[in-house]
Amino acid sequence: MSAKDDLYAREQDRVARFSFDERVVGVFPDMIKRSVPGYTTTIDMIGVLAARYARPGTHLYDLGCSLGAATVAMAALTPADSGTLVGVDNSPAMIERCGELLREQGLADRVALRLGDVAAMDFAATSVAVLNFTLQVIPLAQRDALIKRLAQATVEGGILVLSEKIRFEDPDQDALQRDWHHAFKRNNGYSDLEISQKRNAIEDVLIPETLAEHERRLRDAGYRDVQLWFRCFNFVSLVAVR
Ligand code: GEK
Repeated sequence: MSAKDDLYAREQDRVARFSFDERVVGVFPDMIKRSVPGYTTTIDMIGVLAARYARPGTHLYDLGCSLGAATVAMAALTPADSGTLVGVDNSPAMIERCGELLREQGLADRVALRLGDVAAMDFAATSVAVLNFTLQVIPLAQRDALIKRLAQATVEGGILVLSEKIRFEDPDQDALQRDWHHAFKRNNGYSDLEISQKRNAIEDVLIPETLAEHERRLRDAGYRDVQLWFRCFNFVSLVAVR
């Protein structure tokens, strides 16, 4: 069980830039479920999609794995010989806790955990790659190259699952969708103060793009079919097939 996220419950003189540190790790499962509409559905369907697309002799990558929720979902629904499962994150605190959780679940031998920057790593032959709300926190300037290298490493018929918070071109639609997202958070017990302090903390860290920008990047990188399989307010998940 993770602790309740109350990191922004008290008024702060100066809200520091958000980082995936020990304090966030301690509350992360609660934070992400109460903040991201459809998070549990994306995790469950990543397992389903991995079962459908994993190929023996390839790799299944969970990029920006945090505490390994998507890794565990893939491990649960794929046989051990269906590819090498690799979880990568550049937060030492996340990787340390993720390793403990995998050991507790008897998955330490099944998953190779790596501390590193997904924008700088090399990918081996890939059948399933997952960026579940990770690309949004990678600097904009690095996104094209990362997706291109992933596409190049992906075997024919392999997939990338890309889940993201998005923005809308039309300012009115963007404001409306953000209002609905904040209503979702309020309904999950976050106060207006928590919502606004978190928004300030994450403003320069989480840079959302439009759905059209994501689709264009995926096609330009060489994915032949791009399907939107999930959307709730300003959160989407896409499957891109190589
Ligand atoms: C989940 N996928 O539970 N390289 C590696 N990891 C990174 C990088 C990078 N360059 N930048 C950020 N991260 C998870 C949720 S959270 C999304 C993903 C969120 C890591 C960062 O340390 C964090 O663990 C994760 O990406 C983003 O399905 O909290 O909004």
